Amino acid sequence: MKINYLSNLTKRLFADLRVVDKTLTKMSTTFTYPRAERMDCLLEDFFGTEIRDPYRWLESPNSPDTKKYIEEQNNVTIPFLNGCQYKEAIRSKITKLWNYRKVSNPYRRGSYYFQYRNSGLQNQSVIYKMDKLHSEGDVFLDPNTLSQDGTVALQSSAFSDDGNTFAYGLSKSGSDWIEVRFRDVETGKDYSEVLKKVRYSSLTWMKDNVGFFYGGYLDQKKSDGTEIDSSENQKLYYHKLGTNQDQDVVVVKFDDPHLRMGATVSYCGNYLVISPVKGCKNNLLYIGKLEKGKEITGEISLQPIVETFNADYEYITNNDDIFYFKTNRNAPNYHIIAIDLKNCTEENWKVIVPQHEKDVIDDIETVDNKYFVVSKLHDVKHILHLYEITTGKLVHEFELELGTIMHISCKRDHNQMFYSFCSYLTPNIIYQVDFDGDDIKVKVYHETVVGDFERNNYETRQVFYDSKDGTKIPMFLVARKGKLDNPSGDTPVWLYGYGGFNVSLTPSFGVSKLIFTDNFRGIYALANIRGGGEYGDKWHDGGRFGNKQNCFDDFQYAAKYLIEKNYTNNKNIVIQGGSNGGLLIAACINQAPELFGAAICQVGVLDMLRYHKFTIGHAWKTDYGCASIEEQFSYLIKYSPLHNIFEPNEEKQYPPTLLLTADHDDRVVPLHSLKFIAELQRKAGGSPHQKNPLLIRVETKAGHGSGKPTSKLIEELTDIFCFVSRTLNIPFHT
Ligand code: X99
Repeated sequence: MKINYLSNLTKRLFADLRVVDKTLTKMSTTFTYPRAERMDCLLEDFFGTEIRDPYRWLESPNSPDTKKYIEEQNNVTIPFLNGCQYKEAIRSKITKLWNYRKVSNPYRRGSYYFQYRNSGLQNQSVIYKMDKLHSEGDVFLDPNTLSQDGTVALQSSAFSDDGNTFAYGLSKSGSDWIEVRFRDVETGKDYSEVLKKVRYSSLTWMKDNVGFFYGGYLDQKKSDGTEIDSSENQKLYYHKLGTNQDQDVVVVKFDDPHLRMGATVSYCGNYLVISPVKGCKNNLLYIGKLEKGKEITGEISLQPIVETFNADYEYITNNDDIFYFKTNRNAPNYHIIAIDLKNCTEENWKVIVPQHEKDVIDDIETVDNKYFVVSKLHDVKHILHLYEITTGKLVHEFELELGTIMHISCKRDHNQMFYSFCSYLTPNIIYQVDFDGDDIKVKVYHETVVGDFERNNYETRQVFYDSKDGTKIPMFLVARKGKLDNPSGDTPVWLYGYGGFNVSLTPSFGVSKLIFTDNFRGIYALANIRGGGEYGDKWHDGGRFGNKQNCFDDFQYAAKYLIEKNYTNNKNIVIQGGSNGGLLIAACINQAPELFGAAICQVGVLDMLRYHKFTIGHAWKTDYGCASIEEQFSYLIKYSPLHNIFEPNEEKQYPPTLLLTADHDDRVVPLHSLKFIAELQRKAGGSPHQKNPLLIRVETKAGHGSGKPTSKLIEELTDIFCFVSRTLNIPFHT
């Protein structure tokens, strides 16, 4: 069923019954915010509670009214940001620091090694093709040549098994939509076909190197990334290299419009592993047989393995009929199991690598034809282990500093592996591991150097604080040496969190952290609040559905801890988060405005009663629940940022708040931020007690974040720091 978010009839009703708020919303000091018309008549009944949605018209992204409103908002925000006296100094420092050479793990496909490189400030990283591991190589694919402004980005890719063809998905202006193209590795020339209307898709090749599977929405009408239509009826298509997309055939489809495919051709090439997902947690499992040499002309018959959404199952590899999966079925910290296709009922599944009582399995790869390479989170830092595939025996533990394994690259039938490591003070070290019989040789392949960054000037620390209900929450602190041991009581603190979807935040290097600690003399703090996957399902479950309030409490208690320990005070804490973390920020300023000195809310989910109606929103019900279910409505309405905005009084006002969104964000559509700012500026901004600015910055030709060109990232970060510098009144030390 297609959800028509605004029927023509409703639109006409709006036009007739509009209650136009003629007054300009005036900020008590210097701000005159743009006027947003209210449709106070629009009432919806949720289980006996009437909810108004006066800014529903802002849900039409391409209407002249919405476009005008965005322009008016930017016309208020941009001069404010430009008014920061340090703007040029900030931009120049960010640019200088950013300008260091970045390289990815090399990986071998066919007879070449490939590697992403960025010379420093290139908008998009370039893929190089090398005939030897350490050779300079040639440019293989340079996305910078595909647009003037760097807004075309490589989003996903897959080599054919023989390494002769490279399938790659390009996204425009930050949208989740991709177009898939095929490049001949030897000649560097593209095939003529382009696969359109692809998103939320895995890309996987048949072992014959000519067949290719992808998930598409070929029936969807508009697909430029500004539309908000609910994403429905993904089908798995088979494409034959060298043919047009109109000849592609549907190989798997389901009745449920919200299922997304997930497809992997097995290691042996004889099976297609289908792992349909509905939300962002738990998937089904089916296995189809691929017959060598037999053309695929229609739907593939599937052997069901898991038919209820009871856990996550991620295919790792197989030996003939024995399939290995990473799963949290009966193992909240994840384990590796083997399923024998001949005997695939659950009671016959075997645990190969059992779960650890505390450490959580993260990534699993295979190498040297006999090992699982397993990264795990141990108190939010990675460890790296090697297990024998067939027996599950632990054979090696890699030595590692405290930090994050960003990426492991290897192939089961290669005896070489690379893994990259970073931490707050380590930009990137790539390790090379060569397997030679039982001998495992580890050496540094590449170490990234960042300008004149001197790691000995800084220190990092992990603390554990008590949240509201007594749960111990880990938090990382980073600062210049000495700051953490001599708390001054007023150091600026940058507090960051996410808290959802089983996503774990681990230590990483970043220009913004350096600038905040160095040039603003601040402390960077990352709170590993519940909702994430830092401690497995227990942590995720502790922050979803009816437990979502725990995320907000954990974050507020992080601020309280930092104040109590005399690092800072409530006027000097900046909170920042994006996406689900934008929801976190907005909920926290509604609930505890007195704790924060400024708030940066990026691409947030802010209308919790309607989020599920737009693009991929329905998939987030596994974390948030859905307002059309009474019990879930009852907890969503308690924290939904749009519905819990308060009117300032003598005691409390909103901290200076900056919202950020972008016109092609089709993950969290901009209407969330637009409706929220309209209500915030009216209800709070219209009060004489609200002295702090409440602003929104709307970016063009940009999306949710991934693929954003370096030039836009630098401008955005400059603006964020300008906002913080002005509102906290903190100088930028050059
Ligand atoms: C997503 O919505 C993931 C969407 N998505 C897929 C992809 O389902 O981007 C998929 C399949 C195959 C390839 C690529 C994709 N996510 C990911 C959530 C959080 C997440 C998200 O973006 F689970 F980590 N949110 C935005 C949740 C609330 C705000």
